[in-house]
Amino acid sequence: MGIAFTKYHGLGNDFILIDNRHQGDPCLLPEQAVQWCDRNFGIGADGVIFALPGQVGMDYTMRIFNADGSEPEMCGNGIRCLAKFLAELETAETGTARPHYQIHTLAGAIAPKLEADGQVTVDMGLPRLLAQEIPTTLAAADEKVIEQPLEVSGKQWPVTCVSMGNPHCITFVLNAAAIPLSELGPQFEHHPVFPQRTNTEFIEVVRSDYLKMRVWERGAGATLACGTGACAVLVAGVLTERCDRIATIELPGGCLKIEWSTVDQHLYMTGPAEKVFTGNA
Ligand code: ZDP
Repeated sequence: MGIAFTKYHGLGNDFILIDNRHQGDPCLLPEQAVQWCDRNFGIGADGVIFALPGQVGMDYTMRIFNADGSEPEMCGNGIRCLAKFLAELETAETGTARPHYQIHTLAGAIAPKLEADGQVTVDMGLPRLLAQEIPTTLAAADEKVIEQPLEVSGKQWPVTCVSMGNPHCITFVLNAAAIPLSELGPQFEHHPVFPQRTNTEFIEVVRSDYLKMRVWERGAGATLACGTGACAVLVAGVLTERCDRIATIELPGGCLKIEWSTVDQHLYMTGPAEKVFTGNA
């Protein structure tokens, strides 16, 4: 019989989605998610996402396992995929779908909204900047980490740390394409100053409203896109006066539009989410 799944991607950041609305716990163990994500011995994905029953008054709950079986607090590209997946399930069941959702995550309430053009805009909530919120030991618990030097691979990298529920370490470089990602990424990810490990973004500012990003994800490695990362990058760019509060972030898999609202200080991310295929495993 197996378990039904649907494969989605957001700019090539790909996920296996599972309708888990009948029970509160994910129907796969982290070890099984590792097998499913394997690109040679499994289905292949950057993570597995479970659509679970809502909690604390919200419509649904999202949980995600990374390709290495670890569980991140949030996933920006993933929640766009989840919104499309839920809309499809609801439409199949009742003929209509909610235009927007309140999703409970380990990073709090996140609200995706389906746009008429097929894109998804997500209220990603507030960025968190204190060292203890990242978490990192790069500064005192109640201080921010902005352009602080971090030694990796014999070089000092000025880093800015932002949590979008999950940890991000951002460094601005002159040429993002020249960064040896698979060599440096793991050294940032496992650096002792990040007790929960970290996602790492290498950013090239093309214009104040256009940034190029390469990402090394915690638990998944080099990916084609990262939604929480793009939001964290915009915050780091604004805090260091490199970019505007609305900008396009170009990732290897395509572009995301990110806005840091002056009204509610929330991050808003707009981008695509595409269904690839369904299966049983
Ligand atoms: O924080 C982490 O461990 C990430 N690997 C989670 C996934 C983030 C993602 N790329 C995103 O789009 O936010 C899915």
